[in-house]
Amino acid sequence: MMTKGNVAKKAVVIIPTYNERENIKIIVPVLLDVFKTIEDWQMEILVVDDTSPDKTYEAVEKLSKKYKQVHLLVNKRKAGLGAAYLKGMDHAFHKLEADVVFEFDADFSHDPKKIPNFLKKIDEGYDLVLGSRYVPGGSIPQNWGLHRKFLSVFGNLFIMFVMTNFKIKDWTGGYRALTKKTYDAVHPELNSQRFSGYTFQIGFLHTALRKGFKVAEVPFHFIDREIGVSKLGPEYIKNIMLFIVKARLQEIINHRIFKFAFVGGIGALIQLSSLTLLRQLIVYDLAFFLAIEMAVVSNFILNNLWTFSDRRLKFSQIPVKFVQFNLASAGSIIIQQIIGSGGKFFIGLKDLFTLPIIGFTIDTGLVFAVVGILIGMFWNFFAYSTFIWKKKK
Ligand SMILES: Nc1nc2c(ncn2[C@@H]2O[C@H](COP(=O)(O)OP(=O)(O)OP(=O)(O)O)[C@@H](O)[C@H]2O)c(=O)[nH]1
Ligand SMILES: [Mg+2]
Repeated sequence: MMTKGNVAKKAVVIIPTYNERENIKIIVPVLLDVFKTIEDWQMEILVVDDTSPDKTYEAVEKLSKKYKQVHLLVNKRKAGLGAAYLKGMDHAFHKLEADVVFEFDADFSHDPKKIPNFLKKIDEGYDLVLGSRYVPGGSIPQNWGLHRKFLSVFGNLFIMFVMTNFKIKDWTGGYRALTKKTYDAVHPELNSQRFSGYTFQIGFLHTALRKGFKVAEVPFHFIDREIGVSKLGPEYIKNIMLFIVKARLQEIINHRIFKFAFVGGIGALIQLSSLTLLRQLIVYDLAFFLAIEMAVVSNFILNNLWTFSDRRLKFSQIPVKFVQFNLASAGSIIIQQIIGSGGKFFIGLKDLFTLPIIGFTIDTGLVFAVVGILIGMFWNFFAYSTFIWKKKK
């Protein structure tokens, strides 16, 4: 039991509604009954209604007068599930002083009896708890049509593959609990976008994972809503897929190692094309040297502006750092030479195998070159990030 002087932690169950007048009247008392079984959390409800045409907000207002744990937030117009949740969370954390919020549907799809299981995970130290239909003990509705089942199962598999994260089984569910810490870190990245329900859920989870929050899954049996039809049409699915691929590409492009490799690729192109051009104009040795230097200059500028933009050099540092950069780059060329000539000396040039159809023969020389380039790149990245663009303290 709650003891006096020991202020309980507060959890607010947020229920976004749009035309849920009948459902909300029944689900609220059911939730309040479940709350009675919870001892060490103070439980409240916040309904976020977008001025539903069926006047859901009127029913909620009556409930809020009857039960002091029930709150209502009304938006003037319908702005989508994601916007309703963001507004509701802001209100719950800042006005109602919640420590944790739940995302919960009004349509009886989410089993309220599972709420204590979510809280248990939060108490164990998890930041975001997902109600999951795809872990043992969870399920999707038996009465869903084959195409709806297929979409849900393969939709989640698709997301797992694109995100290359196979630990999380249910990416799209809307029954969740999260801490204030998680909300504070994730919501600034979501504000600018208009979300449908699914993209909000996927986007929130993806961002939370990227930021290193601890995520747990709690099984539940998803119950199909009795009234109304699913919004899941072909257009909807296309948008969700585009969103996932975009989010993942964005994440890859934001990786320093990707930027480094991309800048290196541009450098290689500059080197090759300027060598082709310059050798027509000047002696080969000079052209060879100049072409390398042009690539070095391009790499230096682009890495400074993009790859290491968070550690960008001050103007006064540039002369010294540029000399260091040249030395580091020369180091990588030396590594390539050593591996190339060392390989020839110890192993020798031998044909390894011929690729079928195109008839191209792979020999040890090619292997030495590839290994040399890879180790050279590894050296470059190491030197750039530890000597030239040092981590700021
Ligand atoms: N405030 C607000 N609530 C919404 C909006 N869209 C949906 N909701 C509510 O969000 C919850 C989930 O929406 P549902 O329509 O059940 O969506 P779903 O569960 O993905 O799909 P079905 O149940 O198959 O129709 C319900 O409580 C809805 O009333 C919206 O734009 N604004
Ligand atoms: Mg529903």
